[in-house]
Amino acid sequence: MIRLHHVPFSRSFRVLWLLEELGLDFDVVPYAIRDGSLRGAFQGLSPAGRVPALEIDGLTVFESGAIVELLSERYPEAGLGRDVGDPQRPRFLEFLHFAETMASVVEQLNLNHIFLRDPAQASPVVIKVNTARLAGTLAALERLLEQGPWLLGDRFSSVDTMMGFNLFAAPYYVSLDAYPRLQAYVARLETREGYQRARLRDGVQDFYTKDFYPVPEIG
Ligand SMILES: N[C@@H](CCC(=O)N[C@@H](CS)C(=O)NCC(=O)O)C(=O)O
Repeated sequence: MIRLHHVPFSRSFRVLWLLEELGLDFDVVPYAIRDGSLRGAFQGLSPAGRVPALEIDGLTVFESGAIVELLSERYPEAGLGRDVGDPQRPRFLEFLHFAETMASVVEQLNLNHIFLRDPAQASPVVIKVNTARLAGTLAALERLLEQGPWLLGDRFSSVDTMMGFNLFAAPYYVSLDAYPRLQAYVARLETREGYQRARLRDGVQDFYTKDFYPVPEIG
């Protein structure tokens, strides 16, 4: 039995997508960020009350990067991971963790633009700095995608699900217009059947209410 604890359009989408790429049977248990469902009993599965958490092989595992690495190793026949000794292993690990560098910046922007109960407490300076930091990570990824079409070159791998998710969230804060390789990469990701199946199971996100959140005026 494999069971994913999931919030629509959150980092748990990385795992949902990878499970679909692997062609596995699994259940999805849905949660929402603002309704308290990630607190209490759920913290027995994920101590900080964060998604994803994945139940597999009698274990529960949290942290999307750990789960992506674990699933890649658990199903080697799919060829989506890069084992110890593989020449691409260092790049694989870099992208696995660089995805969280970018996601942690998006998280700051989500907090300031969306999740604060009192929007007046959002900091325009923090938003400005983090928007610039997000643009910096996107510019870096644009350069790193030179080897394309996928992050590790010719073959799609599980780090494309890890980083790919970010590229669906980042455009709420930084337009991808200045990054043609990233735009082409996103279009390529969207054509994957695993991605499309994952989108159908994702659920409806309930936090972004606009297509774009600009940096507010600094008074
Ligand atoms: N580094 C963790 C971050 C997990 C995380 O923060 N998930 C968010 C959704 S994207 C969450 O559960 N937020 C709930 C909260 O902050 O209360 C991972 O990659 O799994």
